[in-house]
Amino acid sequence: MKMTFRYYGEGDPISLSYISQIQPVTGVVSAVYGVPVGEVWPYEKIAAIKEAAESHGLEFEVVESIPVHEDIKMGLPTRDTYIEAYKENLRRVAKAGVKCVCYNFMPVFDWLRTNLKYPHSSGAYSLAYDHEELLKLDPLNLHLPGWDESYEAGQLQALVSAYQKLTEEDLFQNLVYFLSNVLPVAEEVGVRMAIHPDDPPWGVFGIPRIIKGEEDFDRLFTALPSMANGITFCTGSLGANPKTDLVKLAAKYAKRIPFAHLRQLTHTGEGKFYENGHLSGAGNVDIIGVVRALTENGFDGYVRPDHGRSVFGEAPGGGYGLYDRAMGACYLQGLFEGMERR
Ligand code: DNO
Repeated sequence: MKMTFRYYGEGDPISLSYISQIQPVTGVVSAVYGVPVGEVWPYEKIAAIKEAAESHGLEFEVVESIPVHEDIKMGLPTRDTYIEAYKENLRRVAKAGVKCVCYNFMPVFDWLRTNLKYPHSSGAYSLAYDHEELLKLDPLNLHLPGWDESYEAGQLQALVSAYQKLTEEDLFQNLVYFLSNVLPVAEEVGVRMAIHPDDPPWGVFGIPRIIKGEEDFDRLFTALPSMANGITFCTGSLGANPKTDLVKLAAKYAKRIPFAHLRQLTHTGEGKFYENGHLSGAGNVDIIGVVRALTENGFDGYVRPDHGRSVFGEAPGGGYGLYDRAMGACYLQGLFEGMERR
């Protein structure tokens, strides 16, 4: 297991110097920002992340994310050009030493929350989600931190309507088409692809979502058994469905998990939850159970603390503050060390 930390590049207020001060963290998870989705990343920009990270004693072995162009998800004839660019990006990041690429196959919207300033009685803030609130929002006017918004304003309406006509089966077949082209390159260059589950794991605004839980993973691995076909095991995304048994899934797929996002959430009703610090007792996610299941079943991947609360007077925001994620990294490292040394 290698403990990592997300780094949004030079504009990130949480500098590499700060990240290198979080003792268990040995590497950053980052991406080339500012290149339109579907284009090839200039190698110098990839190498620049690696050099900057290494100058702080950190590795750069995980990319989150190389975003997938909407034409690929829609299955348009233009997809082949974008798939070629994707393959080239895999070759380039691999050349810079990257071993794992996180991506998602969520149409139009990436992760969704309805409250970025959910107040806790302690004075901390976190992210929260309420499906009823979401339905009141205008899907054409939503933006969240870290989203890769590949479309232009005018295109969004057309995209949303087009996706509303796509079935889950169509979308799944488009994912299979994409992966059957990309996985051979991933294998050749030694990169493990790690699909991020849908967050939240249900359809939104009439748009299909297909990576929601066990059945979807089984279907994906049956279609494409290559070991380069893996999961980003995000406990917060998968765990938003209270019926999902995270400990069982962690055990079942441990070897298919090159990358784990570990975080906490508390269910407050149907389709309703708020996030919390990483501690196992702080919410409904059995973090200890997940770590145990991973370590006992051959997990050998990267871990990162995921969304934390805003604490110690930090401005509430997108879940990517410094302190709570730093505490999370230390806590998670402790759990892994404890399990591994038992
Ligand atoms: C949110 C993140 C996601 C994730 C992408 C991966 O906090 O987990 O934005 O990076 O879905 O492609």
